[in-house]
Amino acid sequence: MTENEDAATLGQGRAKLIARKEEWAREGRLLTGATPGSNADPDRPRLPPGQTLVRDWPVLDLGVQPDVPPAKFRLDVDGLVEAPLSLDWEGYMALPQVESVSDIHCVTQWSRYDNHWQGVAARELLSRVRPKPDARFVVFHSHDGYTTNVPLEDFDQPDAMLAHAWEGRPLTRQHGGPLRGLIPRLYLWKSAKWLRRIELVTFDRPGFWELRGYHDHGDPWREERYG
Ligand SMILES: Nc1nc2c(c(=O)[nH]1)N[C@H]1C(S)=C(S)[C@@H](COP(=O)(O)O)O[C@H]1N2
Ligand SMILES: [Mo]
Repeated sequence: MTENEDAATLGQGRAKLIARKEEWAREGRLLTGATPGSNADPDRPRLPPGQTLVRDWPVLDLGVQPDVPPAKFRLDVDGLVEAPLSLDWEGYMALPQVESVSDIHCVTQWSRYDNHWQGVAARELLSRVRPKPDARFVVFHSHDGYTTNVPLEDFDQPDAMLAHAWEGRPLTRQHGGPLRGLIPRLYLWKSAKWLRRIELVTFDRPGFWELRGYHDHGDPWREERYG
């Protein structure tokens, strides 16, 4: 196969995949109708409604897994911030690092408990860039063209972070290495792989899946799958 044919096949597969997920979103597939829980509720079950526990870690993306060697790495944090940041890999690694353990919940109905992460806490990053008063949403931009949006208050949480290691090893390329966003209290599509830029904005700006029928917010305990 020539490179062009390769790209065409990839494009077709990708278009099919996107069309199928858009259809699921329209049909409201995978909704169980279980009682919504609440983030603030200490008694909420660990496993969100409609989820099944898995031990492996499935890979989901648009079929393109960008190669971002540390030498080419750059992360920009900009938009409505007092002190924009543009970091190379050394600059990112020089930020204070944290370790955390959290569960991940994918809208395609699997959850995985007790993931051990290393990276930079979202709050550490936010304290450095200092969001302006009119910053209300965050848009994550990735090397594969993917985007996803969250309210600033969902990124400004103790368990939200930028992650470069999982289970003590550098995050693999298929899972978004060298660096991905991680917002464990929302469905995993809000955790952008191959992170390139974090933009703070005033008005909500739906991302890739949010424009294709996924819920704008994505709280697993409220089963905010499709919106
Ligand atoms: N850059 C990028 N990030 C992405 C995606 C993507 O296609 N590109 N897919 C999202 C979706 S839909 C899911 S479910 C998770 C999957 O992460 P995983 O492959 O590490 O399980 O990544 C999210 N982040
Ligand atoms: Mo997903």
